[in-house]
Amino acid sequence: MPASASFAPNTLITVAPTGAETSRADCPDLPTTLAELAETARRCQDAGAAMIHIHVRDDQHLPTLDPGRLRDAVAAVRGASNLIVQLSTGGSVHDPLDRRLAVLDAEPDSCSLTMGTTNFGDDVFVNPWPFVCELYQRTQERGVVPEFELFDLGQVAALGRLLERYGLPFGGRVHVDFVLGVPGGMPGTAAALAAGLAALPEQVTSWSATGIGRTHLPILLAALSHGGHLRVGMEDCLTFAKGRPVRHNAELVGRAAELATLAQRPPMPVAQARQLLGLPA
Ligand code: KMH
Ligand code: ZN
Repeated sequence: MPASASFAPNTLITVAPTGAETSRADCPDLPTTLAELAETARRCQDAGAAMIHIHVRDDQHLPTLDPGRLRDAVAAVRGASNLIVQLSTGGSVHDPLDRRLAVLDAEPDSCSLTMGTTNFGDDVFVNPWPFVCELYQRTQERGVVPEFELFDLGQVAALGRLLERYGLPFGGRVHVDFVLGVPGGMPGTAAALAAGLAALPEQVTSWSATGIGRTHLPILLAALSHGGHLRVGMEDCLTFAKGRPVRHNAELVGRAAELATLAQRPPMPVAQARQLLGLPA
C-alpha cells in the first residue's frame, strides 16, 4: 500500500443507497424516487456520511441514465444535503457505453470509474480498456473527480497503467474503492483486500472498501483495521443482521460511524472529505 494512503485520522463514509440490481418490488424500502433520494441524503449525512454514490431510477423504479433525471437527482441531493455527489457511470449491466459516458453531463462532483470488465453474477459488467481511457480523459476535461472501482486484482494493475499513460485525475488525488464479493470478482475476504492493497499504485492517496451481501460487515471491519475508508448502503447489502432486512440506508451509515468511532477514526466531515478527494472547498 502506498504510504500516502495509510491510516487516515478520520473515516470517509460513502453511502450507496440504491444501486441498479435490486427491484423496488423485492425491496419496498429501497429509495428510488427523487424525494426518497433527497431524504436519504439528509439522513445519511446526519448519520455520518460525507459522500453519496447515486444510481437513478425512473418513474417505474427502473434504473435509468436519462440525462434530465440525472441532473434532477444531483439537484435534489444538493438541495437536501452537503454530501459530495458521486454519480455512477457503471449504471446497470444493460446500459450502453455512450450513455454511461454522458453521465458526466449532469456535472457531479465525482463519478465512479470501473477499471475493467467483470463477470457479474450471470451477467457481464462491460468496461473495455478504450472505454476506461475515454471516460477517464473526459473526467479530466470536465473537472470531475473519479473514484476508481476495483472489482479484481487485474483492475488494480490496470489503474497503474491508466495513471502512467494519462497522469493524475482532476484535483491531483487518487481515490479508489475496492468492491469485494461480487460473484465474478475478488472474494469478500480480508485476504483479498490485503492483496489488493499490496498491489495499489504509488499514486493512490486514499482507499475505501465495500463488501457485497454477507461480506459487507467483515469487509467493513477489515477496511477499518487496515486504516481505510468505508462504503456502505443498500446497493451492496440489504440485510442488517440475520433475518433482519435493512429498513433505511441511515442504519448502515450509523453502524459504520459507530464502528469507525470505536476504531478511533470517527466519520470525516464533508469539508475534510472534499480536501481528501481534491475537490474545491
Ligand atoms: N451496477 C453495476 C453493474 C458503478 O456504480 O460504477 C455497476 C456498478 C458500479 O454499480
Ligand atoms: Zn454503483
